[in-house]
Amino acid sequence: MEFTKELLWGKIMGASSTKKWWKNSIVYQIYPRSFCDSNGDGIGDIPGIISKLHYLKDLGVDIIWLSPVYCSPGFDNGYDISDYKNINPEFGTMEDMDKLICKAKRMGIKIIMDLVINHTSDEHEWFKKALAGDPKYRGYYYFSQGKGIRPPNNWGSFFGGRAWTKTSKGDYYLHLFSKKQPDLNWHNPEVYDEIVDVMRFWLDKGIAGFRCDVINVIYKNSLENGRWRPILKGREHYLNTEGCHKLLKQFNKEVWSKYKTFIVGETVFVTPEDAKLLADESRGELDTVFFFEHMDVDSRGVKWFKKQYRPYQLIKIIDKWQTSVEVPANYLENHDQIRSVNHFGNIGKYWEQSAKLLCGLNLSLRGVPFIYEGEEIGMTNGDFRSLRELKDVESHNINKAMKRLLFVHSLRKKLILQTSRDNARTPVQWDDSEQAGFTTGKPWLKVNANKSYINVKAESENENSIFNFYKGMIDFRKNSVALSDGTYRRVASPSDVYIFTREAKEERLYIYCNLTATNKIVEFYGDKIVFGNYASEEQKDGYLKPYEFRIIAANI
Ligand code: ISL
Ligand code: CA
Repeated sequence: MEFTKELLWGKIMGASSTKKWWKNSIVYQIYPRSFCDSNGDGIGDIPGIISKLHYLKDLGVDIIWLSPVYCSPGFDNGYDISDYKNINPEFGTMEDMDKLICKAKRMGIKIIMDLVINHTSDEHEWFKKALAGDPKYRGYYYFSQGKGIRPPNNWGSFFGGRAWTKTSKGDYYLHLFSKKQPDLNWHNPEVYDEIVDVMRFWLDKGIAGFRCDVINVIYKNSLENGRWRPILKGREHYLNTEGCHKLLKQFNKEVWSKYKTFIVGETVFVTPEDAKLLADESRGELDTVFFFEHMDVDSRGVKWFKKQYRPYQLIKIIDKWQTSVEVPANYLENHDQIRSVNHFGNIGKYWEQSAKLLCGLNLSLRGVPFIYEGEEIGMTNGDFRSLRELKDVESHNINKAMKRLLFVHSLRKKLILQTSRDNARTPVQWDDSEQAGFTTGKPWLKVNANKSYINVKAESENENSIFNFYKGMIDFRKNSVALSDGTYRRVASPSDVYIFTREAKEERLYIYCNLTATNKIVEFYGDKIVFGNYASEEQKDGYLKPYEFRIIAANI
């Protein structure tokens, strides 16, 4: 076998040096709209979240990342904020929010909030005043005259189409996302003061930090034309700019460090080199960043155009990030991505085994693991039949863009349904009742019919369920110095099988992940199987079963 020798190990990566409080935490992302509805209006809300705090505690969650609950007209489900210091009435009141923070705190759960500061909603007071001609507020955004009949530059929007929209006065404003999300002008010190005030407002309420939305694009170097590329022309003018680093340092020094926060940046198009500059402890910017390279393993440059997913490529990417950044933020799902069992696993015969494998993988890596709501029960992509069932602004904008390019309906439908962000936004399946226990009313987005067997209630009662595997794995990680704090090193393995070690002083663990639906012959190191998804059929004959996950401890 070409892979046998333990000598063929990859680069060793030490435990991270940080002693910060969040270092060994498990983070759970809540997308409030889809989590739990308390009043039957079909929309998840804060009282709904409060009612599930015991569930999260029982699972082993230390930190909740709450996607936006601020006032918003909801064109991008809260990522278009119209008032940073108030709660969207659809989600509840400020009293509910205070209660959530307080109850979570009593249970030992911290909350980080989404901080969306690249843009506001066009319904924010600032933008309304700007449109009305108030010079102070015009300076909060980017307004510019077009060039003849064309917009000020050739930049593209993340959601398809142009990044500029014409106002009724004939000039244009910049929006890297939808036209309902005008970009803030971070050259303006008044914008800095406003946002710092917002951060302090929430930190004073007892919030433990922020997940900073598209934080590495906020500072635009210039509004020059971008060079030609198929998508997102103009990005060289705003990705990871020096101005952005400077702002992050200032946030950190003046605010974050004073509150001992945990700050994770959502950073688009980053390489490990960029990530190091954004999140090395010594530089005093972010604590860690979300990268996307592994999410794009099956995309042809643009996520709507898929290519065959090859597990060995995923392994290579994860290994690269494991061995390059100080504290990786590990995740396989979020509210913008398809479900991980659809992405990297198997939704047929090996649904259960592959969901458990992905859990084992995510929770064995070096860094801070993030779990997205519903991932812990193996939720799958939404079972949408038509584009009309989708609600996401991105899906609709892309549909329009594809129409302009003369894509036929059947093709648009196929491409969009398989990748739409709504796939991960269907209501959490709490039980097998009509609306899966999510709401007593009509849910804002269709509940998946597989709630009949994929649901929290059924899985809580079954000791071999995916849910109980998550609980077991979280518990295992928390009690293992090697997993929570040890070094990482990849071990040579057959293609599509990921083997690595995690090692601390007196504990060496070998982690085995068979990312395929076939048996794989491997060499087993160590002495004792201590965790796995085929635990009842302990075999030592050199095979890993389909999607098998196994942790073997070595005597050292
Ligand atoms: O969804 C995407 C493709 O995978 C990304 O392009 C996504 O839009 C990008 O990662 C930024 O996402 C964040 O900011 C957006 C918001 O729509 C997303 O939900 C949020 O996570 C604008 O605020
Ligand atoms: Ca509700």
